[in-house]
Amino acid sequence: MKLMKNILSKFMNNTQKKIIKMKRDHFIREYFKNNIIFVSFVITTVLNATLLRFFCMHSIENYLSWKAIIADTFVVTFIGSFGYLLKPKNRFYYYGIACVFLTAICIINSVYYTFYTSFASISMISLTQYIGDVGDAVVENVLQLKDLVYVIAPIFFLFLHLRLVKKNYYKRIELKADRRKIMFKTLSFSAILLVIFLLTLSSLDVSRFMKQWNKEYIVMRFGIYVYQVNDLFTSLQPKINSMFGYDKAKKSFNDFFTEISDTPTTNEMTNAFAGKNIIVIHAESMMTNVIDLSFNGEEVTPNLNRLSKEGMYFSNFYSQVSVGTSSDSELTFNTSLLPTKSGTAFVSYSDRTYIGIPTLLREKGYYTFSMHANNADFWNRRAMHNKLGYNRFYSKADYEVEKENVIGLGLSDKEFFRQSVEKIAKVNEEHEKWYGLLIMLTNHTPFSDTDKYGDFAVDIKETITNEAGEEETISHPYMEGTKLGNYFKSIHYADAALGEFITGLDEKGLLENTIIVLYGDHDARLPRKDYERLYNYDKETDDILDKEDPNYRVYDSYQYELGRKVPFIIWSKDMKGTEYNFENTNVMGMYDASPTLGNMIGYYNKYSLGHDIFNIKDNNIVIFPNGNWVNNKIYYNSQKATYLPLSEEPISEEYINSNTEYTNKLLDISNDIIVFDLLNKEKNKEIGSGEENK
Ligand code: GP9
Ligand code: MN
Repeated sequence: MKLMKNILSKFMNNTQKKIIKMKRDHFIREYFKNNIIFVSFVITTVLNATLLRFFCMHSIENYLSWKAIIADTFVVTFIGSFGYLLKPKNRFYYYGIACVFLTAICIINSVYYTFYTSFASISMISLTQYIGDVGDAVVENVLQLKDLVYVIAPIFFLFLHLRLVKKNYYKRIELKADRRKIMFKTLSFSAILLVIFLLTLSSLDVSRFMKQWNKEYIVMRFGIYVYQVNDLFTSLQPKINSMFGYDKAKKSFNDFFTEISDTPTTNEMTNAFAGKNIIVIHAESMMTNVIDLSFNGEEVTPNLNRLSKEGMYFSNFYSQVSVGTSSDSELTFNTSLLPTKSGTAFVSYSDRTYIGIPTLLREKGYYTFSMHANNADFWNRRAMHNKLGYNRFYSKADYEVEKENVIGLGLSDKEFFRQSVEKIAKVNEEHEKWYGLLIMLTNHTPFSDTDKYGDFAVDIKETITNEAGEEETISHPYMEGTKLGNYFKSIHYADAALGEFITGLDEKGLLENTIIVLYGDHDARLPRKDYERLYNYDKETDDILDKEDPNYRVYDSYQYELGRKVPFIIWSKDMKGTEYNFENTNVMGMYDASPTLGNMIGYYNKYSLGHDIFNIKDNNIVIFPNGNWVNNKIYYNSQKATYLPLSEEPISEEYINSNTEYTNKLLDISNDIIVFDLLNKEKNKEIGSGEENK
């Protein structure tokens, strides 16, 4: 009896399962039958987006990027759901147009990627030189099959439609349709996809999405369609920002600059380096605190140390970057303007007018170039280097990037410099005077490629006499295994690359009439606790000293801020022991670099927000994009409204208020100049002309 019962219940279970399966299969079949146009639209457009990613980016990470597929599916189901509002016979037109549009996005990006190893941006429509470039690219590239494969989607779609018309399909499904209900159901499905997608995002994904400059990463994680929507908003933002407040901005701009002289003030440094060739080294994440630091008697940065001792060394120099990091540094170094309040100047405001050092030097007969072995579109450099006045931008495409020469983000600095020396030698043959910027790359966060940096120990080695009376070397871990420790290994590598570069230039005779200018682009954003360990290490306990210990060195948030200094050095082969070989300890910011260099090289930009340090001397102030400021007397934190005195002088409230007011004014003026394009002479006829305008 029991057996019978068991058999019966098993039979019932199986039957139930079968019925459920049948119902499910039936449901799926019915769904496909009734929604064939929508389903085809989703499948073909998601397939196109996936193909585009696969054809463009050849990495396992990309091939396995299911997040992008979810994001693409979300976008197309979202778009597709509204098609249900139309009568079935009209739906084809809606999906057809959407399919053609999404296919066009894939084709444009495919062509663009072939040429620029990056994805297209709507903002480039406003850059005429791009239209020319891309236009040529399309023509030359038109025969490539991989760019055309996407058209299969709309063609398939058209055939499907014709077949369905023939079969009287639209009439049949019209009878069953509750259009609004299906639309809401589909919309809900796309909302579920969106929630799933959002849950998978890491903070890195979100931050890169907001900044928008690492386009490959965004497409890999968010898919091409989300990328393009994000790009649309990023491109529109500057337009919206510049719609209101122009008159007020222009008035305060005019008021500010009528006070500024149209001609430069001369001093003992005027024309010190006039007529020299100039090489500017943008030293990625290079900080001042590595100078003269050593481990076990070995210097972390022997070459940097040498340059700082033999040249003009500004040891109290700060970068003034915002979210645009490297690109903000390039902007401020070149134009003496500050980063914008929202977005980044390089990405969001690349169609504005800038007065860059290269433009000013071109007027003086210099040939100007920039070199960086990364994708030209990183930080939108392709457009912005042109804007800043570089005659030529040598990017990744101009370098041979072999796999064994890759460290971290790309081509290693040693190899980059080696290949650059060859290019500079050629420039030197062809041009009488030249100015070149070289942007380093290897010393970039997260400093984790330690096995490629070469050996540099950051422990403490100690020779002791062991119990047997023999001498033995033991090691205390100290900075080994910390992020800061890895940074030291990385910067040691970058420093060696720098040394090789200088030797390479010298061997080719390129140092004879050349000034080298080096700046650290920003700090390396390392944890404060690692600095505490660096300065308070107790090797007996392998821990940091007790706060009560007399040797304990406080490293609080102020020390951290002050410790973010970066080196600024002007060096030439024959400078050692001359009147130009000294250390300047006055506080100085990236925005002072151009006015200071201008006086020495022989150009003047009235619209600089910084100062020539040899004019302003100890009266200088460095303002930061977050409203903080520092001078020789205090470091002021505007968010907390607290400060750290840096001298014995008493500080009054008025003193703080007037400096804070000046800081805010400068940040506003700088932002207005960029957002409202106030340096554009055509748009702003009344702007007083400085020397550079003549
Ligand atoms: C990218 C490189 C790094 O090409 O300059 O930029 P960062 O992350 O330092 O802004
Ligand atoms: Mn950088």
